[in-house]
Amino acid sequence: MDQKQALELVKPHLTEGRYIHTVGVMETAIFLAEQYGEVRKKAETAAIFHDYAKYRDKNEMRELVKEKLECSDILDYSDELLHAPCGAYFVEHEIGITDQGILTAIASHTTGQPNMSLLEKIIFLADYIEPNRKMPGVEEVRELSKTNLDLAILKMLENTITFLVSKRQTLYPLTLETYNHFVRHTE
Ligand code: DGI
Ligand code: FE
Ligand code: FE
Ligand code: FE
Repeated sequence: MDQKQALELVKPHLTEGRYIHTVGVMETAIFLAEQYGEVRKKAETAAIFHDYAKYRDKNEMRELVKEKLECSDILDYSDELLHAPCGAYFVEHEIGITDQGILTAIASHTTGQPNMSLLEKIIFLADYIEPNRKMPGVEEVRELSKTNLDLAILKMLENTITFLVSKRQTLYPLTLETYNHFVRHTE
């Protein structure tokens, strides 16, 4: 599947703005892959499909999590978390992508996880720093991403958690475990 075909497959599942975001994540992920030594095509494919399930029916995704996925604890947290693990499942079963590294990068793109692969880190970070993103503090993370992938991710997690706390949102334990991991392992 070439880049154009993949983008055509994802497009009907997204809004126009979300499609523009997806192209931004793709370009950023390819850039990070070349910089940090990941296979370009894997970064491209994971990025194109990372938000595949963003607009799926929430009840359908809740059922899927209950029946088939190993993360039923997310049902007690924000519905925003569903599209990452459910997206990985749909991309495997509807698009036919079987590369476990790509599927894992899609599944972990919202919360991260401790001990992420290079591909997971690239997708997690590219989703946050792609050029259309405007959240406070994003420019500092973009700068850090040029020289220190882990430090950029730590700063991103600080910003995201601070933002969620300011909105009095519940924090999913895996988001905090990811943060703790990067605090312990980043210099
Ligand atoms: O799908 P995107 O908008 O491109 O970005 P995303 O998948 O990284 O994040 C979707 C939302 O999930 C974002 O607003 C931040 C939020 N999020 C991430 N971790 C947590 C969380 N929300 C809650 N309530 N708790 C978390 O631990
Ligand atoms: Fe997402
Ligand atoms: Fe993200
Ligand atoms: Fe995204």
